[in-house]
Amino acid sequence: MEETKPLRVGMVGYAFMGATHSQAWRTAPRFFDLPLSPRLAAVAGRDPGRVAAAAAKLGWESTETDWRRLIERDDIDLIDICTPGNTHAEIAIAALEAGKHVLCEKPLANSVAEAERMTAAADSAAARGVYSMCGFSYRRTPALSLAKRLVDEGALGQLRHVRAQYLQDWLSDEDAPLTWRLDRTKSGSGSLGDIGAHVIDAAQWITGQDIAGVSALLETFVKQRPVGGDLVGLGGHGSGGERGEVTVDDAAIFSARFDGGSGTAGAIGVFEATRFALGRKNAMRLELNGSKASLAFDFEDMNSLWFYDAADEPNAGFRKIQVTEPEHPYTGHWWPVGHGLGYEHAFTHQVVDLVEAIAAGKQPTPSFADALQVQRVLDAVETSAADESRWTKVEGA
Ligand code: SOE
Repeated sequence: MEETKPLRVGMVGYAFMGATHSQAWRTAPRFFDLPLSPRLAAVAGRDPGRVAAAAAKLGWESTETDWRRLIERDDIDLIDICTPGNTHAEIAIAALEAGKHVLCEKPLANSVAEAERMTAAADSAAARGVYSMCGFSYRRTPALSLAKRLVDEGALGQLRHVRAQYLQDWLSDEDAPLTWRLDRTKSGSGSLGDIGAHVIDAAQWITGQDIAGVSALLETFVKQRPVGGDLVGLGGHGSGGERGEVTVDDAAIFSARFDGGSGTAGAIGVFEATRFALGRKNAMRLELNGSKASLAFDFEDMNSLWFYDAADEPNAGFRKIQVTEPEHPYTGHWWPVGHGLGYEHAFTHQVVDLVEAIAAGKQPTPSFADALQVQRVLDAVETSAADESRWTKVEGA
């Protein structure tokens, strides 16, 4: 049998997202027939001891202590960026210019200007057959892929309402440490970019409509936090003593108008992103109401999609679609008779779709251009919030 050509991956960063991506690269070829064979060739991180330990734990063949070295290596085909947002632009642009495909964690960048430069680099690389994708992994959650399929098939009719929330609670503890995610110079923004970006992307992708304008509020509930604790992980409890400034939002809410395209009325939307919703762990929720039907999703019940069809028996209520069956997106490759999937599977599906697109010589989605649109929405939200919630158009809308 002919051997499948390898796709040699070099990953930068190895914390939470690095672990999810490693798991995906390892697992994808074991459950899906891939046209290229991913190899976990090298992982880069600044501390030699820590990166070696991460490589051993996560299954990488070699290590580098400088990401530039990863890009110079001839035996690397793809750079997987799992570092804080302030490093994305430099790494991604260098990788694309060196002819390496790129998978970049979300949000794409810390500013619209960076995202524009990355998109320009991605577009010119794509013309040379070098591709890039932004890691909005939730697109590959089977129930959300099914939601998109239903909207595309016209099952909802004309879309009227988009209700999107991403609720977590891991910062509710006022003594949770001041990690990089709370430092604007590293993360770009707080809940807004970290988790709000996911629901913005999901809403735009599923509806097929871009957000054209917003009115927003941002809030930082806890303005100072302990420094010197665990600066990498999520949550935790910092040691007392010195506290430093939180420079990002803790919560973001905004109303939005979507662009329906070619003269059609777009939907209106409400969005909420917070890491202070006590009791909510990963409640990434989306509800759409159309002229014919509604659908609702909550990641805390991720194997279900709720669907209400106005043509059903009157007031029959929402019915639950158990999204675990072979006819549903991705699920047929996994466990038999509806055993269900978890958080990590979306990352595996992301790798599958990326590898298939690269092998086919096609632009994977979400492209950097798609992620730039999300970045423009994040920017409009910040502009609006800084000016007493003034209605703010999204650039380019
Ligand atoms: C932390 O809020 C976080 O890990 C996000 O950074 C991820 O993108 C999301 O999938 C889960 O929560």
